[in-house]
Amino acid sequence: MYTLYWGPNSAALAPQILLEEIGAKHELKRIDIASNQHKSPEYLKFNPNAKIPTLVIDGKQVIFESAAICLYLADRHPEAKLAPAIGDPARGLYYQWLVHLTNTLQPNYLSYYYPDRFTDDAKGTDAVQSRAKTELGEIWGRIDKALGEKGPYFLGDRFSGCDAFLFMLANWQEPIPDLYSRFKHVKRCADAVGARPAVQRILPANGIAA
Ligand SMILES: N[C@@H](CCC(=O)N[C@@H](CS)C(=O)NCC(=O)O)C(=O)O
Repeated sequence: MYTLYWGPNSAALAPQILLEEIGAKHELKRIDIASNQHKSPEYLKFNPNAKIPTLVIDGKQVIFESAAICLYLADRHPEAKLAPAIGDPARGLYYQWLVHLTNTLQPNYLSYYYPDRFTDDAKGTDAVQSRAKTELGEIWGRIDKALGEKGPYFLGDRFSGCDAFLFMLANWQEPIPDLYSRFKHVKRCADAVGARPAVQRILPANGIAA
């Protein structure tokens, strides 16, 4: 039994998609960031970084970091085919894109949403956000080009955890509201993920239009 500490349209979305794709028994426990629940002593015991998501397995093992949770779930449920098997050459691409999304693209969203954490200059937050928006456009542009060479998914016609991660980040629309009109291959990938029955089931809870 999995427990996912979660919030709507947050970094918990990709893990939530994978749990649904797997059909794994799970419960969602909502952590309300606006009321600082992620900083409560109870939650910090699970995730001392004060971030969502956190996954708890059978009330015992705890994993934080959305990409790590995705990798873990895909490996623990190979029958769901959310990752190429070890030894499959496509496994390298799967690692590449998931790590790129979490390590290169996602930090720019965090700079945009939490600019005060990226400068000691109280007047510098606009510049941090502006730089983050520029970076986001450039990184998405390169991803779009790669998806245009294959697609609709990162591994061609084979859905994997990377695509759930793309869908999550593509739905953080405030810094780059014209994402889908600028990057049609990103849109094609997000549309393909969004049309999957497992994803359709969880869109309303995440406040994302079906
Ligand atoms: N690298 C972490 C980032 C998680 C993250 O920043 N989550 C946001 C919600 S989308 C959060 O908990 N923000 C609260 C805060 O940073 O104070 C992951 O991917 O799990």
